[in-house]
Amino acid sequence: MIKLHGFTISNYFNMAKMALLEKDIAFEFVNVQPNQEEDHLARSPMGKVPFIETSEGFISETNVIFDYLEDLGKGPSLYPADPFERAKTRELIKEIELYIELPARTCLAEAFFGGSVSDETKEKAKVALKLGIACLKRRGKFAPYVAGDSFTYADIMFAYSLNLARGCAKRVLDMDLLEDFASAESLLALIASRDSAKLIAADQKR
Ligand SMILES: N[C@@H](CCC(=O)N[C@@H](CS)C(=O)NCC(=O)O)C(=O)O
Repeated sequence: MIKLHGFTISNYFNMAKMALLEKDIAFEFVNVQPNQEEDHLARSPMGKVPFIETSEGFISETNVIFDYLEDLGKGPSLYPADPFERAKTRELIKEIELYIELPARTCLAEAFFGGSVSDETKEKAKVALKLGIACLKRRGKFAPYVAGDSFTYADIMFAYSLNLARGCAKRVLDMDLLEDFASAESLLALIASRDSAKLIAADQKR
């Protein structure tokens, strides 16, 4: 059985967890914090979580975990069948991660962990997040899902990245990322109503 390593507060961990739940693939949870110990680095070379443990070895990087789960051919497909639409879905995943998740993360320490970040970092994050949100507005279909009419891995990335980014922007940058973005707000609510999302939220409170 696949083992999913990570911790329940991690948004990336919850993306991998949601993919497993949505595909109805059985897994065992292994509670691990990111760290730089040799035994951890042997499993996850940047010391990050999540990573999964398979009978053949370890896989890290959340979008790669998505693709591995998809390639197992179990459960409902979370990519469109059409090659072009599939590529567009992967494009959205990458855009959300690179241009929303990562700039927001530069403010994570101040937003949630009692740290502080420089004014220069904040200014850069503001500029980058404005561009990232503009990109998502241009690219997202919200019909009602981010890549079209079916739920995909892009929705998983969207939900957990936007929630984190929104929190960082509000707490540190005094910015409302979803101002004038009602379609994104509605999609967050739609995804939060899925059984997988409810289970993940309940596990976070334990
Ligand atoms: N690119 C990685 C990012 C994963 C990531 O940043 N995970 C966070 C937890 S939410 C982490 O391990 N942070 C610790 C660190 O960066 O050292 C992925 O796609 O899985």
